[in-house]
Amino acid sequence: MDLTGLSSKGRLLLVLCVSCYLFTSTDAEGSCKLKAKFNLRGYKEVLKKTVVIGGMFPVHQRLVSTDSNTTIPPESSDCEGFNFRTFRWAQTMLFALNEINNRTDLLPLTELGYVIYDSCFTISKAVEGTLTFLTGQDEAVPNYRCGDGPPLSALVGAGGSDLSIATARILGLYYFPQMSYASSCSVLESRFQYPTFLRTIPSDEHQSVAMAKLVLHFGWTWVGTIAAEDDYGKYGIKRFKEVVEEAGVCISFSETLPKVSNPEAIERIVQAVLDSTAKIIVVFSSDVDLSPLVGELLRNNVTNRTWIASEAWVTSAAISRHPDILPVLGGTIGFAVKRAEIPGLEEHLLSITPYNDTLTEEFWGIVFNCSMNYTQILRGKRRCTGEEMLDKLNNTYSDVSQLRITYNVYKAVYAVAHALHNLEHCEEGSGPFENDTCADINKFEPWQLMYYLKNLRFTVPHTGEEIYFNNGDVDGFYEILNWQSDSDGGITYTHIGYYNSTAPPDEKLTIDNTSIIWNNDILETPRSV
Ligand code: TCR
Repeated sequence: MDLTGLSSKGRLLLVLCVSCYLFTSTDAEGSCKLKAKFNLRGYKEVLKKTVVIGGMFPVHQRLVSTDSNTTIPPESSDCEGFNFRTFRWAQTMLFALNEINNRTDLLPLTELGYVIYDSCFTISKAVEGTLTFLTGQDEAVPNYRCGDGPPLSALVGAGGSDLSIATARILGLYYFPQMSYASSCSVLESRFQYPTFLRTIPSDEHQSVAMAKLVLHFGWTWVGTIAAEDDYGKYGIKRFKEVVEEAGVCISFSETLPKVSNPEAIERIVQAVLDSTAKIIVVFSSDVDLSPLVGELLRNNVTNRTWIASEAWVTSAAISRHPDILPVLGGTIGFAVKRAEIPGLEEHLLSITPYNDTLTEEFWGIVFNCSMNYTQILRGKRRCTGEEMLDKLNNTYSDVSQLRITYNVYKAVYAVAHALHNLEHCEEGSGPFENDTCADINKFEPWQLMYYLKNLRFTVPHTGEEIYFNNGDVDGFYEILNWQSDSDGGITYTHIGYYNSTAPPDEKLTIDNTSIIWNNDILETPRSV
């Protein structure tokens, strides 16, 4: 792929475009000038129009904590904790865009460019990225977009629900479409509050009900709950509790996982688990927030419990690949969104080079324990040669065996591309807008693209899945997985059933009880007490 990487003050971590515009910053009168235009494609393609898609991925896990010093101007914080899984999601967006740009039947007259932001798992970064995207400048100055750069189409992102809730509020003000791949919180169903939010992941309304039905299916009447301290955890567990309590199930304990490192809080949760007679524990959390608790459960050798996993950690290598995890979390049952094989993706993931952009450079340095940065080399860090071999790595980044959220990213990019295609191929005189007019792909309004996204129906390449949005949401379908031991003492995710929200009430949950391996001493369906 012909790509270039530009970065500004380390804020916009990855700006890669097929056709990039750079703007000077605002001058005294508030106007701005076009500084330069790069086009890295051949002459023929210069004639194509470019439309930019924004992407936002939580590639880093947190902000670097800084002292609040008010004697110097505040700066946007840096991020730390590089996450290989979410970096794969970002690369999948590039892969999908490349696939689309090479097609002659989808958007034949338009080239898709892109800007990608790192939301660092934090709301402030997500908001900053959204404002920067909308304004087209380095600084996040709201209500202003400079120049007539290529039209912006939609934002694919932002990651967790708490981030998307914040970005959707800003984007909603401008009626600007947002297509999410991971934000599953039920509050995002409200089109009144989030008018331009759509997603390729089902709403957790379905997952919470599915979890409750699972508990009732096994006749458990006494369960403990643990939730992340964010909208995902809080709303997910709240709905689960409502449904099980109505059916007479009692909640033994309800704990919350801290967002910032807090070892005492984690110890308290382990104590609550140990003190309770409940043997079934439902956990609604991302793997990042759950990880410290898992470490502590291992240290305390907390066994003989059955854990019920939400989608965000059920196939997480960060949890399941822990050494000695089997006695503690073996037997876990959880819900996972649809999985897919995406031909060509693995080759793409392995073909990146450290010269692509700043994120890839950082990735390379972490993976090969080297650096391309002069200062660090002078400080004694080994210099990366750039010839290191990615395909020798056994890393979550290039593991394509569980493409689930990754597949959602792929679908999200295709959804935007198909909507743009329909907009581009509208027939003047029978268009959907006032007086049967069409929108112009060179200069359309966000609400016009929204029309096409709402009324979209397309088939995903390679998998044949048909996608359409029902008030911005997709149907609730989950595979139910059971953590069983593989031949090397690790974990495999065995498929034991599924949940389909569109089926008649008593056919929604299908479980093959005999294929489950439980983790208790007697290897039988546990009793809840
Ligand atoms: N929805 C979560 C975030 C999330 C996630 C994940 C994060 C989901 N799946 C996998 C990391 C890895 C599902 C939310 O906040 O809505």
